Amino acid sequence: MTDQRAVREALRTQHIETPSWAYGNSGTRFKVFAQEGVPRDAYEKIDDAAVVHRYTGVAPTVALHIPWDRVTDYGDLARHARERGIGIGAINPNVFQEDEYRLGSVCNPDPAVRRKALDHLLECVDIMDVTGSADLSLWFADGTNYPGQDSIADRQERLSEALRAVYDRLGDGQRMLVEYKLFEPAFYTMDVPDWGTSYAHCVDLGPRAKVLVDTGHHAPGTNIEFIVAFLLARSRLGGFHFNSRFYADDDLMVGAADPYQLFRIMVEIVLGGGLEPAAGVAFMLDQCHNIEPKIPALIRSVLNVQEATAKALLVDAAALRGFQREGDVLSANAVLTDAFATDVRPLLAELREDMGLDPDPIAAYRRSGHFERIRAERADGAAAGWGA
Ligand code: AOS
Ligand code: ZN
Ligand code: ZN
Ligand code: ZN
Repeated sequence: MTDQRAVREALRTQHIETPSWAYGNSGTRFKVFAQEGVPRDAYEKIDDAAVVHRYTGVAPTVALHIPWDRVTDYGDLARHARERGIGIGAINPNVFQEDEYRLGSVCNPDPAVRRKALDHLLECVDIMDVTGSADLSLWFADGTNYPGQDSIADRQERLSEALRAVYDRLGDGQRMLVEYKLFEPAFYTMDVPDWGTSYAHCVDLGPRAKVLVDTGHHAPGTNIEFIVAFLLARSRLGGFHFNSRFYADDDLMVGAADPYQLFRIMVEIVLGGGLEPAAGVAFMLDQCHNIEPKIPALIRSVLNVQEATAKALLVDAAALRGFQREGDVLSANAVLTDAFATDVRPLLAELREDMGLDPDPIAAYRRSGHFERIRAERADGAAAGWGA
């Protein structure tokens, strides 16, 4: 049997980071739908992230994206976050949104463009020094569209060089997380297409380089929990960008498309010790709320991760090991399916009451009148969104 007190303790200490870009307007390449009450700048995105934390109790940091969240004084922004009861989490550089990056950023054939991209990455470490952020999340849109367009091998060399320069610049307590993505925006080769490429670069660099697993960045049918177990066992799982996908990088709410997959991932985390703070696994969301209201969607997403984690914590590990040793396939599998089938909502409601929170965070948010307030307050001025 699992110890309910230990389950609750573990759930209290799990932190789920929300992304600043999920609070702004977003869309597809066809249309960005403007919503009411959307933050007008980085300060207001932090205000909204603080609201998500206030109702969930487990989302105490927000990731920034530079330059979308560029401000003149990052110390002031960090202070603003602290005053709102949260902190600034991972810094996400952007080396994909300028014309110079047509042929890539750090893998670009032109050394001047590579230099520009590297300078931006280094600037982001300077920002981390000021905000107190521990993680630099690196995602490169680099790749090629046509066979022969560029040398695959040379591009890997250029990537290594840039990663090395950034790694050597990291300060004490700072890490770099290297995200991979199968395709998009490049369609023939991506320069970091999969976890193996990311892992190899991280191993070359040293222990503070870790792999970032975005759940939407794999081929359909990929066994993500296998990747998670493998990386965790080798201390190379830096963290997640959680989201749901039906087709490609859909960036829908985590736990919406396939809660069983999220559970299986969390089972590997729990069994592999990945919930221990010392494991250093960062649980971050990377989502966009194109058609649904953003703050309740982020609350829902945090709760979905928490529910999957609670179910994973209910897995009877001793029984599971026993059945595995005996080769009792059906009983071993039933240990997982029993935990998955458990309704953890009462347990989570109790946990929230212990934490001084409303047991139903979404209902509490709706009742609070917060949305009506920000809709009025933010009626003038341009809403923040992609590229803003
Ligand atoms: C892009 O597909 C990646 O998921 C990035 O992690 C992320 O969406 C981007 O960096 C947000 O700015
Ligand atoms: Zn991502
Ligand atoms: Zn993505
Ligand atoms: Zn995604």
